Amino acid sequence: MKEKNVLVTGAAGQISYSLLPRLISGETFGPNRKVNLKLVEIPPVLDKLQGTVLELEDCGFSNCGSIISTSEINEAAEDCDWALLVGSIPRGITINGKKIEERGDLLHVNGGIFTDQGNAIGTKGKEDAKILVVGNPANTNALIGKSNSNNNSQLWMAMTALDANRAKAQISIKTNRPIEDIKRMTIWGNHSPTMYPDLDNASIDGKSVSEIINDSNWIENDFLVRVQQRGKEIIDARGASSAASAANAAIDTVKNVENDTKEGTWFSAAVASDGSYGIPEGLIFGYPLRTENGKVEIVQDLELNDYARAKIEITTNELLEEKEEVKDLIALSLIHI
Ligand code: NAX
Repeated sequence: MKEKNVLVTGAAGQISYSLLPRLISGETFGPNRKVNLKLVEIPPVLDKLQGTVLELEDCGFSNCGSIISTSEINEAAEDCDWALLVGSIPRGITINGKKIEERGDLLHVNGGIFTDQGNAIGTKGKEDAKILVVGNPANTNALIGKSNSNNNSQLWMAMTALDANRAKAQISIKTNRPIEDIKRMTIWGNHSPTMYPDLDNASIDGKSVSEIINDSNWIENDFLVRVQQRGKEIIDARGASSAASAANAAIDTVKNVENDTKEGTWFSAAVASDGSYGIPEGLIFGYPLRTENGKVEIVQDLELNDYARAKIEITTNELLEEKEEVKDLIALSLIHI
């Protein structure tokens, strides 16, 4: 059986608890792949991680290969095909006597993790490794990781699939159509409340979703706000942030990259801008993507009206501000992007 080496950080966290079994069950990489897991945690959490490993063993999946647990990112990055970077420090934690509450502090404390991880993956990972950043602030963490990887043959992404799935769920409820009928859902920009879920270009039976719904008040004041604030809605209800749905979105992203995209649709993830749609080159930006012959490409030439362009400008500016706040963590080669 062929093998895939999959690195997962934050492996003892709640998203990983839902994610890891699905990586080795045969569902994500297909029934003919053995999946070797390289699980990374900070040293104080390695014992807890061992509990998860015991459970993974007890699942008895025949696609499960070796499992290593480590706090050494260089060891885990060796020959990885995929890196799912879920680990991060949550807001509210105290580090060196300082409570991490401001966005700038959060950007810095988490960004620091991604310099080492980027470097390790860039030097030790496979040349065609795919990296999906889930840990927040995901886009800017991916920017830091990619710049420190110093390796342009690998594909760095930040996860916006959860936002796309949330958008599709709301459209499905509103239109009473099954999720699989909703195609071409794009989340433009940052995985943050400034993201722009695009209903003009999303389609059902080839027709624009915004035309089908035909209710701009609902789209602007209910749909957009609901999707942008869904993470908070879940925290308020559950007392913890989204985990099963976040893991599911990570699996969706891996499958979307591993398999060529069906005709007539696309998927959402943030990748380094090549200047498409006027976005500054290098920013990790949520785009419509297709996988063609194993290569991920940005879908070109979509029409964007003035409303969409204004929304995209807001999320672009937020990403530029985040980049400015962490410029000391971005490798020099990318500092002018
Ligand atoms: P948890 O706090 O349950 O788990 C995070 C784990 O990361 C912890 O076990 C921690 O020890 C570990 N960790 C911290 N620093 C690390 C490092 N340097 N190397 C390896 N592991 C490290 O959080 P969880 O609910 O699993 O969420 C993880 C991240 O996903 C958070 O940043 C969260 O904000 C983010 N999310 C991103 C989403 C997205 O759509 N992009 C949606 C869900 C989620 O909110």
